[in-house]
Amino acid sequence: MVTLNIDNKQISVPEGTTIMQAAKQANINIPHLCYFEGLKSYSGCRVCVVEIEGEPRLATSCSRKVAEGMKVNTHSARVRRARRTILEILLANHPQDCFNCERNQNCDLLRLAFECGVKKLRFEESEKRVLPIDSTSPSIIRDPNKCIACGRCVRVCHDIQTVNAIGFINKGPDTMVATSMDRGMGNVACANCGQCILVCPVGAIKERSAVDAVWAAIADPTKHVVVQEAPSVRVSLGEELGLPAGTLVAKKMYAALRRLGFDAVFDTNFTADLTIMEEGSELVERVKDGGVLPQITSCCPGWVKFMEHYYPELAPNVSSAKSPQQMFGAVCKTYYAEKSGIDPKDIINVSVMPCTAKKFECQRPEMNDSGFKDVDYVLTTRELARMIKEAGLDFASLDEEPAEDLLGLYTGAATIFGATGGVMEAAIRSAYTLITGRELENLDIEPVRGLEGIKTASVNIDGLEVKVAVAHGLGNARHLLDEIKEGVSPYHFIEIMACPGGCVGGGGQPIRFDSTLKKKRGEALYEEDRNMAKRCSHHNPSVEKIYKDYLEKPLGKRSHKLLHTEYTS
Ligand code: HC0
Ligand code: SF4
Repeated sequence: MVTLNIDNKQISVPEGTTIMQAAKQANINIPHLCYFEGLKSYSGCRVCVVEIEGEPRLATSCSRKVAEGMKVNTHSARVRRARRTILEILLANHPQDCFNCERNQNCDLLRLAFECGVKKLRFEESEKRVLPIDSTSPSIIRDPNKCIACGRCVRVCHDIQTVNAIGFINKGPDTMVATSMDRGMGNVACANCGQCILVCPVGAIKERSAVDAVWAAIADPTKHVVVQEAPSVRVSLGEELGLPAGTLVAKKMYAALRRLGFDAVFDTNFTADLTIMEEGSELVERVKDGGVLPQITSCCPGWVKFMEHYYPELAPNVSSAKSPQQMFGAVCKTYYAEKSGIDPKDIINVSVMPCTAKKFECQRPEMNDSGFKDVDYVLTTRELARMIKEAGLDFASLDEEPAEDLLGLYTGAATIFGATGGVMEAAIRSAYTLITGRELENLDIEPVRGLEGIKTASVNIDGLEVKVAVAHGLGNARHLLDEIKEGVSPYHFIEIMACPGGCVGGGGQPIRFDSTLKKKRGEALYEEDRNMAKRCSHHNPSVEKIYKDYLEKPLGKRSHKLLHTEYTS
């Protein structure tokens, strides 16, 4: 252990700890900008400088390691002056259109400027950059004029996601973040995961908004506007609307959606259950008939795009089942249209997702099996919260309402889809029954839960040892994918979610710099599952009904046409 003094407080920490981490342990917050918990230190912005007794130069606390007897001052006059100057220079290069910025009231640069005592813009007259906005991606918009080159997005994309869609160009004060050859986010290997948005301290990266288009659809009397919401949105939406993280708000959300003007309120969880029937049946078929194994889940469009760029040879391993979002779109414009007597050309399908890649997924050319664009618009959790605020709804005081049964009932298995390992757990619960005809006694598959990067389990199904693995975050996924390529993968079934934590950590989720949020959101999903009377997808009465009335059976002819796909690009 090393003992040092920070702001007149004696602290003992393990050797190798940085001053920033040591200060945090002592509840001393050192202002920082390019530093981000969970990412490698970069020491680019120098906002986190501190004064070390006996040293002529200020040191960056995010990179400097502690030393025995070190005496640190985190807020001496010199330190505060240095921080203010750094922030003033950053602000001098930054557009001053905060009122209409996506990150209004949630901007790290503005918060720091205020907290660090920046009182006026000293370099106000300096010339601002005017760079073209990158709107080449269906999911993400980049405004390089707002970029402060902190490199958080580059590090998350490179170190955590291993995609390398963005990087630094130029040197010194001209350093900038850009895509390779400046081709734009839509023309490089970007997975559309949106993790770069979650770490951006300012409004330089954001989702491509569908808010205006959705308001216009709602206002159009000739349209019947239907909405579905992803599993994880029910445990994160409340955060944007004044409720504690991990509050389950499904029924308030349904009420809010009706107040906004949606004509029918359903739930993606219904098609999560349907996905298990299709994907589970596909797995059973592959195991029995000697098909390509391991089967890999297909519901995460960020992962599917990553596969297409980096592991195209593994396409046969990916389940042919569409994601719940897209299954919903297809059955809504066929089954629901038929049942309700509404012409599918008049149905507008909106989904609310924790995900930016879902915006990409819904416009893939494969996703038109209803004869129309199956899902018209995707809103992120953040965008729905904005609409609720714009409508002036007091979300916390809304009475709870149910979704509509036909495409809205769900089981506990569906709700845990939103956390890493949840799809696997749901699949095991039903695959057991599909194979044996009996119900699994203990439905809690603990080894696939939690935030470990890669989780594995082995389940005995009537003598067959079914080996499964779960990865979240594309960097983690690579380990399992490389094993398959090398022919040494021992698994039958693998779940991959592009975002760390699964959908609870999706790129469309509320931006809050609190590392415990994903855990709270995930726990709330497992709690909902625990409290539900039906916890297996094959027990969902609306799923039984759709097979009886319309689809006939899993992997049947109609199911195949509407619920399965082959990725073409
Ligand atoms: Fe997910 Fe999904 S669970 S990908 O993470 O499978 O986005 O929440 O909606 O489609 O259901 C996201 C979340 C979904 C889909 C579901 C899957
Ligand atoms: Fe990288 Fe994901 Fe951002 Fe694309 S969306 S640049 S893959 S972090």
